[in-house]
Amino acid sequence: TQTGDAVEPKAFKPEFKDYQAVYNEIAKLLQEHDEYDDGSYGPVLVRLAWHASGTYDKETGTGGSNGATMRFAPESQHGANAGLINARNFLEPVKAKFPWISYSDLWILGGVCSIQEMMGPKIPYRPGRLDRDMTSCTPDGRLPDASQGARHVRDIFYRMGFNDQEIVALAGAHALGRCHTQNSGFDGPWTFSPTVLTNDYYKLLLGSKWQWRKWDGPKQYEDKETKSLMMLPADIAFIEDKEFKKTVEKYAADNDLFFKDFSAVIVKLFELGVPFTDKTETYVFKNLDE
Ligand code: ZEM
Repeated sequence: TQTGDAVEPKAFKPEFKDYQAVYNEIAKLLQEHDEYDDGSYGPVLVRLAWHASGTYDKETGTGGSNGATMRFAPESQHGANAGLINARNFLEPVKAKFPWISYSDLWILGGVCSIQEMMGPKIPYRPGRLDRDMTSCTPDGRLPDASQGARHVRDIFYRMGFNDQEIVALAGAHALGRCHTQNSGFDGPWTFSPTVLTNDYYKLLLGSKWQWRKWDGPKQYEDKETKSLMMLPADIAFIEDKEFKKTVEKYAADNDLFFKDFSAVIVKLFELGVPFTDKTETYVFKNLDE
């Protein structure tokens, strides 16, 4: 350099290997913290990524994963987000170790990593979300209400820009995790393997007999045979509605098709309202055991 030139400190520009390092850290913590729930934080991390994204409104361009506004009240206090503090807290040590990543990108990476590590398909990932402050919190009521049926489910997901096939593909995420009375009032898992992504949600919807559970909690279904699985009224809408049911049948019969469509639609969900540039690269992460 010539004498007198100021030497600007180079801004850190994270690359694929840096995001893969964050992925690996999350995957390692998932393995270490098998004391949670059914043995994994994976399902609640997927739910955090979904609730961060599912506030999107295509008319106004508000909401979506760009902002991570669920860090703040009132959004953190919305009834639908009860229990997601567990997922946000799980990711705090990752944020501390990699302070250059935005919360918005980190929460989505948490979802991507969890799906892949729970034996799901590859979920291509693009970084570039920027955190916003509490003035960007979305109004309550943008996420689906489990006690309602097909009409409501369509209203909510059409607002984000999804079609019927995409809605059914997304709902397959209910192969994962469970309902907790302390969060939603509902109780129980949808499948017998709630920490592995499969098309079992569709198989069970079609293959089991569903009856109202007799209890003093909110109205939900139980499977007649074992009484150990559950469906929400909004889940049963997928077999009550003819159009939805056709897609349920396709995914119940073909796990590869489900994986392919699920990957595509969850990428769409995670990217709603995110302002990528034409230079944004797409990353496909290696699993921890690859
Ligand atoms: Zn869920 N979901 N969801 N969901 N969800 C719960 C749990 C999980 C609905 C819903 O009301 C509920 C999608 C769509 C819809 C996950 C992923 C995705 C719970 C239980 C409820 C009540 C929460 C609790 O008590 O802790 C409704 C009505 C939906 C639309 C019709 C979509 C789309 C998802 C991702 C793509 C996951 C992974 C869980 C499990 C969370 C956990 O902690 O185990």
